[in-house]
Amino acid sequence: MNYNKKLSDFIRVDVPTELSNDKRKTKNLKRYWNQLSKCQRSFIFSILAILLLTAFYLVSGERQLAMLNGENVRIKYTSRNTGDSSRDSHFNSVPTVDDIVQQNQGLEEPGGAEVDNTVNRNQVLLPPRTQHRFSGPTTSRQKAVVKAFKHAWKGYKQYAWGHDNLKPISEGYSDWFGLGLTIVDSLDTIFIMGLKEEFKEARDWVKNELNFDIDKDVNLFEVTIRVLGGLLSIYHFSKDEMFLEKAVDLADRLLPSFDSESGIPFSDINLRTRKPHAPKWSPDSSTSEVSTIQLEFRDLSRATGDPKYEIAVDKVSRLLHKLEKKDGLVPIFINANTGQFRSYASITLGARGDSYYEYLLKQWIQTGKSIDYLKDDFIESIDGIEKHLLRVSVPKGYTFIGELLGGGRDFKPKMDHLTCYLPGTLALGVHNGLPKKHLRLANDLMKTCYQTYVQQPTFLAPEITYFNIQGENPNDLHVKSNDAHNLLRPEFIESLWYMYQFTNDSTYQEWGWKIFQAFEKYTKVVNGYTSIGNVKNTANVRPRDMMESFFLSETLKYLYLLFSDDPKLLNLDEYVINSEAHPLPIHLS
Ligand code: DMJ
Repeated sequence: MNYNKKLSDFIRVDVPTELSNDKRKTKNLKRYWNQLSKCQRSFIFSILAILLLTAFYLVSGERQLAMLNGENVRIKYTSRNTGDSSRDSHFNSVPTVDDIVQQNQGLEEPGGAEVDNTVNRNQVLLPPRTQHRFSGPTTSRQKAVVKAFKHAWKGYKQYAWGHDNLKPISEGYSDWFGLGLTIVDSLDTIFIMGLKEEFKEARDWVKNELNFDIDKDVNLFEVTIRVLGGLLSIYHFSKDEMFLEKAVDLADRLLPSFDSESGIPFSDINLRTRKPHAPKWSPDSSTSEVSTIQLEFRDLSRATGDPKYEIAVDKVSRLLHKLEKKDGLVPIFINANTGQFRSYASITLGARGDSYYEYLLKQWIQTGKSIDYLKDDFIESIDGIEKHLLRVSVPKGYTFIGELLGGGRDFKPKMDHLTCYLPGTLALGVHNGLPKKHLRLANDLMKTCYQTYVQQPTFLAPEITYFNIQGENPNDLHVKSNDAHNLLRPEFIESLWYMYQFTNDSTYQEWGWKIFQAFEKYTKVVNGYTSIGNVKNTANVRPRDMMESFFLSETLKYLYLLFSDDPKLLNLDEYVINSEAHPLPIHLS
């Protein structure tokens, strides 16, 4: 490259006369430069390039070292650089709002009135992202999933718009928190599926209607994983500041939940008064709930440059880490004031226990594998599961995870469908360097979870399955009538996707397709999809008239990803996915 020519092209600047000395100096320099050999010039250029690169790295690398909780937790924040595309290139890796806006008349231009580009926040360094785009379905199976999503969305739009959940049979809605859960939970699914119209109407609703200033008690965990997680995920994909502003408003209202004597949050909080409290039915918080908010609050701190959110949740994780456990296994209740586990509470990988284990691993991944105690606690807990909870049924020998009751004394051969998230999480761990034997366990659990579907005439899993360990009857699996419902849950589909991602074994796609067809056959109704009360009877599945937001957020999203022919449609080396299937960026530390 002819550097001289380039320089001269750009250094045509008229300067005032008092600078004429400088002009002379510049001329001398030019003369001196022209006398140098080609080799000498290249040498000088190399030195200058090295100096420039070093200076750039030092300036942008470490703007702030935040000490968290006085415990040597260091977060490296760097100034947000809107122009630099090498570090921030993940923002270019998906279709931005720009892409969608251009094909969608009426949506304000990004950078327009409602977007404040002047905000100078800090953001933690992100590793480079691959270039890919969410440009819509490419396989026939993906197209079928998108069709299902559109069907669900149409019913929701017609009868429940702005409310939490659709009641598709009575053509009504239900409100849990009054936060338009289905819309917020669906935003990133819509984005990933490349649905432009739906994105526009959902975004408009969030911008104009989503209001957190309501006199309403909400559950910290549920609102965090669904609403805060949903807003953050779509913010990262779309780069639209409006979503981040909404996330900040919500998180500021949730933050007083952590004002307990111990720092363990109360389970509920009023969004207007910001007064937290324990659940009405118990003095305790659920262990999985207080430990499944960290990815979201940390991500918000990294996105805004304000460490207060991360400080609050990091403290919770550290308190949990210090508590005594049963080989890494935790009771499902914890008191916010004492900061102690309820010692007689059950130990389970199902309801109220499940995602404690999930977020140990995922927090470690989110922070660039830099917080070792999280990984160590995860590994210890898997050993604990193998030692205390893992059994094999008779006669066929299905490996399952049971529960310990009474503070760990009595074993119950009961497994919630919720537990079927674990094989996927184990595979994610192995992908990130954790012990290979975890993959064997994941494989065994996949077979068992699949059986909970296969063995029902509807080909849909019940909420809870019991396993035969005494040989008292000829079947390995047993479902009580009170447990025979299916809420359109995602956990097994989620694991199918993770397993497919890491093994490339198309069997997982085939299993997923069969389950999708069963959803189509037994849960699809005129105005959407419905939970059913009985997976054991094809003649009467007892529709429950409820479409949960996680059906759109998780179940359909994981199916869409599972049926993709692009193995990196969502790259698990770049994103960590929260408990409600909302992808968040992985950081370097
Ligand atoms: C979702 O809200 C989340 O996946 C949560 O972690 C567990 N329960 C539902 C889905 O089943």
